[in-house]
Order: sequence, then structure tokens, then C-alpha cells
Amino acid sequence: MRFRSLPALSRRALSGWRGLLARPSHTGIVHLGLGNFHRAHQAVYTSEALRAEPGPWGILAATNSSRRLVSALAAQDLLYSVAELSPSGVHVSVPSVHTGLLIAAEDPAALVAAIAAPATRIVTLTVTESGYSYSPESQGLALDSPDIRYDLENPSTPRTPIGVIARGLHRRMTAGLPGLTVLSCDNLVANGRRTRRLVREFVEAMRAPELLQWIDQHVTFPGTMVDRIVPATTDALRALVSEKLHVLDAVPVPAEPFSMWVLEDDFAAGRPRWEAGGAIFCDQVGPYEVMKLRLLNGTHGLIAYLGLLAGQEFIAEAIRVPFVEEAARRMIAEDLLPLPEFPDGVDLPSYVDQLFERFRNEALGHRTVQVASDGSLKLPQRIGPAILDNRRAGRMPQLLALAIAAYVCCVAPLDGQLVRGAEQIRDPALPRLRALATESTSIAGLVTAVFQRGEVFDAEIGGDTEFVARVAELARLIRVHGVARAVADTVV
Ligand code: CS2
Repeated sequence: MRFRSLPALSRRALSGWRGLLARPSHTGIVHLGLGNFHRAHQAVYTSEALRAEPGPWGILAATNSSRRLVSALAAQDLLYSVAELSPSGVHVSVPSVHTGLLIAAEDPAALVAAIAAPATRIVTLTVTESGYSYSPESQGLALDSPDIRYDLENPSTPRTPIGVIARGLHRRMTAGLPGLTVLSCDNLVANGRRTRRLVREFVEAMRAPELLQWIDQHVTFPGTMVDRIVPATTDALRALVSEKLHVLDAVPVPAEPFSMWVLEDDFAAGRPRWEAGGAIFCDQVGPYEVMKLRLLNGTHGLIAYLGLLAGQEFIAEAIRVPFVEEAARRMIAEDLLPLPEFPDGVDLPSYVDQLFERFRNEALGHRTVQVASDGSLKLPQRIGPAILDNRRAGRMPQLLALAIAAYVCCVAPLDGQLVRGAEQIRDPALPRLRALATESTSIAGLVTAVFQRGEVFDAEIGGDTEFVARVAELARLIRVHGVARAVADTVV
């Protein structure tokens, strides 16, 4: 409690640092999604870029609805700290790149206006898998979802990121302003192309062919691969940061030391010198994205679900359970490698070694439940394509099947008895999956119903009866004999 006597974080409280704090001259970037990931990734690169080369790249960031976060940042001159946590210590920095904040749900018109402001050159997004209004059935925009329908009917108060972007671009075109860049920084397959497609489908549904043409000519959607493990903020972190900085920060962000950002260099109206912070620009981001989504995120999911079933609260603890580590290593070696394409200049064995070192970072406090959340949206991105690659090559990907079995056992156990920690998992599919669990009389029946109804995976995977049967059998083993036995059964 002695921290309470410290001054709050502000430019003034850090006056000794002033030379080091970036000072963007104007707002050039409008960002959707003010979560921890944005604040420990893009904001840090932008801060480095501005230190290397001043420019109009201040960020006006919108949270969907977190008034608490906006008030806390506003009380701190929009500053916050990023604490890099590793077993060898803590390193605290203060990126200072935000020039304004908005609450999208409360003031959507202001957000649309910000995108349509003459000085805006880039719109960035970290809205997670669930923010894109993507429909796995149509593999395009969820035109039937209530929010997209609302956005089509209410031009001035859009609720979805795709609706906000489309309305903002419309205003820019009508005002005769130049185009800009829309940059997705989320873990989606082909995130740039996908965002472009979703925005175009929204505009088609608006029946605005001139806007469609304008977007094709003036707006770019580069692909990106983003990577940094960023847990949620805790009180322990607040105390640690306050001790280090001698000021109180109500909203610090924890992060691992590792950070990577690979982008296609296709910007319609300029960009910050993000390479000054270590960003890599290249023509084809696809191979990096596949490597990261499959090897890091895919394996992360397996570790989280097996870890929860084995009673582990943290990823670093889960990976220390011998059968979890074995499953993760075998998933990479047997089911995920070889990748369809390798990124130039990446040494895969070292990348994989480094991955395990990152997962083992116990200073980070990364919770299994955080990675386990939203599995119905994450798994199709992270392991869906690898399942198809394996099946097309005539293989049964045992560990990918196990990941899905473990997911179902975690989120919708047949008897309704959730393992400790699993009650904190958030996932939009939970009500449907739990209703199916109540109706099912066997775990195999439940797994089959999940696939048949296309709850998580599309028809190509759901229609693969041999694969579905294998997932069902592994889920049965987890239920009857426990998760260690199910892992042992994947050795063929
Ligand atoms: C994690 C990711 O929560 C999750 O699902 O797999 O957030 C992961 O930590 C990042 O993608 C790492 O770049």
C-alpha cells in the first residue's frame, strides 16, 4: 500500500525521461482495439520509429467499450508502461505514441470521422478473431449477423470494425480525400486479403459500386504477421512497475522480451519507419504467417487445453508437465512440419527451440485460460489448414485431433463438470456446445455432433468421418482414462 503515496504516471512525473519519450506531431493512425497486445506491439514499434524519425504518426486508439481503460490512460497523459518479463529480470519502457482515445460503442460517429480525417493515413486493427464478423460457412462476411445487419441499416453509428471502416472510407471518398492503408494486426490466415474481402463484401451489401471502385484504386490492405506473447495485466504487475518507475501506473502491460512483426510494404499514404523498431518488410508475408500461426498459436492451443485438463493454471507450468511437452513437440514434428512454404532466412529448428523457451517463461504469468478462450474462432485459423494438409497427404494428424478432443473436454464436458479454471474460458460457441453436451449420451456422440453441425470447423473437416472418429476416440480416452493416457494413445 506504500505505493499509494507515489505520484501517478504522467509526462511531468517522467520529466527526467523527457528526451526519451517520443512525441508524435499529429495523428496519422487510427487504431481499432486498445487491448494489451496493441499497446505492447504496434505502439512499441511506433515509438521506436518516431524516436528514429519524427513524423505525423500519432495513434488515435479506440477501445470497443472499456471506459475504465480510457479513463486510466487519460489520467496518465495517455502514457502507460510495458514491462518485459523474463527469468533474468524486468525491463520497463514507456511508449508514448497515443494522441487520442475513443470508446467506439459510445461514440461510433467520432470513430468514423477520425478515419475520414484528412490527416489519417493508416487504419490499424487488433480486434481479435471475433472482431471481423467472419462467417466460416460462407467463408466471407457474416451478412446475417445482427450487428452487420444493424451496420448496413444505420450508416452513422456502425458497431462492427468492418462497418466502421467501410463508413469511414465512404466519408473519405465523398470528401474527395486521398486513400489510406488498412492494416490488420490479428492472427488470421491471410489477414490483409481477408480484411479487404470483408470490407468489400460490406460495401457490396451497401450497394455502393463507386465506393468499391474507389477502394480498389486507393486503399491497400497489406498482410502482416504479428508476434509477441502479451498476458493480461495483474495487480502484481502494477506493484512491480510502480516500484521500478517510482510512479503509479494503473494500466501497465506485461510482455515477453521477444517481439516480431513482418509486413508487406504496400502502404497507400506512407508509414512510420517501423523497421527502426525491428519490423521486417517483405513482399510475401504468407510463409511467416503460416509458420507463426501453426507452430506458435497451434501448439499454444494444445498446451492450453492439455494444461487445463492436467490442472495447470499457467502455460509455463503446463509445458513443464512431461506429457504436455511431449505432445507439443510431437505435434510440431509430426503434424505441423513440413510447412507448405518456408520463410526465407528463418532457421526452423532454432525457431522451434526458441518457441519452447518462450512457452517456458515463468516470469510472464501467461494463463492457460487466456489462450484457451475463443477456441471456436482460433482453432480453425491455427490448426484447420494443417489438418487439411495432412489429410490430403493421406496422414492422420494425431496431435491435431487431440487438440480438438481436449478443447471439447475443456469447454463442454459431457457431465457438465468443468475442470478447475475452465469456468473462466470465454468462447462465443459455449452456449451451443454446452447445449449439445446436455443432449448427448456419449462423448463420441457429442464430438460427432460438434463436427456435423459445423460448430467449429467447416464441412471439409467435419465431413471427414475417419478424422472425426479419431477425435471422438481421443475425447473418450480423456474422459475415461485421463489426459495422459490420451496423449500416450497418439503414439502410432
Ligand atoms: C495466444 C496468442 O491467446 C492466444 O491465443 O496463442 O495470443 C499468442 O500469445 C500470440 O499470438 C503470440 O504472438
